[in-house]
Amino acid sequence: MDNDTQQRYKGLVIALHANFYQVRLHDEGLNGTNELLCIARTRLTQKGERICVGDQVEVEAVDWKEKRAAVAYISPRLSILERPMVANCTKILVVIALIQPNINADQLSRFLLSAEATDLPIDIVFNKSDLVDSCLAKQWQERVKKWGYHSFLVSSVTTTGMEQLRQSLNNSNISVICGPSGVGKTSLINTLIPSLSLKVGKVSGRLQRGRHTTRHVQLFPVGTSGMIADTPGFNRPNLPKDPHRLGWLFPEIRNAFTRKPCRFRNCLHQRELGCSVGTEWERYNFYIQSLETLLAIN
Ligand SMILES: Nc1nc2c(ncn2[C@@H]2O[C@H](COP(=O)(O)OP(=O)(O)OP(=O)(O)O)[C@@H](O)[C@H]2O)c(=O)[nH]1
Ligand SMILES: [Mg+2]
Ligand SMILES: [Zn+2]
Repeated sequence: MDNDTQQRYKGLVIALHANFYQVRLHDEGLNGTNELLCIARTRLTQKGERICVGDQVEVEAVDWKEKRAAVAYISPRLSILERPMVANCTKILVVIALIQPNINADQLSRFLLSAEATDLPIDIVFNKSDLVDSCLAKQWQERVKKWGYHSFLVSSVTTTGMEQLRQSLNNSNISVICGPSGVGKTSLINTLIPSLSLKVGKVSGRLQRGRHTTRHVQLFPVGTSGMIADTPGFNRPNLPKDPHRLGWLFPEIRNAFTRKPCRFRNCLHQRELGCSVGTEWERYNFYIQSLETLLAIN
């Protein structure tokens, strides 16, 4: 019998296509089938539940011949990254090109803030190291180290640094690659997983911008047990909404606060009396500008 209506099977949502969900099964089904194209049970959508890439789900009503099924249950999420929307990620890689498109510290910081909002471990990946002087690349690595981030220096063209990056992904369950368009996110995934040949796009124009080549979030198996998500690039992530939480999204502020808490619990670190965060750190101005933007909106 090809239809298996009773039994439920566990799997991972690896991509969304309009109203369909591509689910990779944890255990192979009939005839070695390991991926199913699924609809969502209406009772899930009626409850307003949204299925995301990265969701652990149970599927039922499997048609093994057509490789179709229906998602009947979504497991509670351990984390959710809002944009790009990915559930249950365990690590975030913020990718930025050292050139083409030009690197910009504020843009990088905005990506870091949206990544920090998940509380997950974050690494920075500086790509296109083949196009710049190695001193400049090292300066950037030193700079973000002072912000509180570990970084990888890589080139998807020469494969420099790719082995260290690959090793760091081995132990992570679901890693998400995010960053502006054209920085080489998809190229990195193609290099990490040589069996893939995903579409990449040239950067163009005076500002050497990317062309938004990747349109959807998709998970790919990497290393022994990891998965990595390619995501569409976008150039300016929104700031997180709550001005009182903004400071927690900066490792510099967290570290200063842990060493010695500010005198007032609701300190916004704007030179208040007894503030232990101070002004002597590189991203202070970026923090203040972001804070003022949020305070003006709220
Ligand atoms: N020289 C050089 N070029 C690279 C490198 N990595 C990627 N590129 C080029 O950069 C361009 C953009 O690469 P993509 O991989 O499409 O960039 P992306 O970040 O996935 O872009 P979106 O999908 O639009 O978000 C392509 O022309 C790549 O060949 C690199 O390490 N060195
Ligand atoms: Mg891409
Ligand atoms: Zn303070």
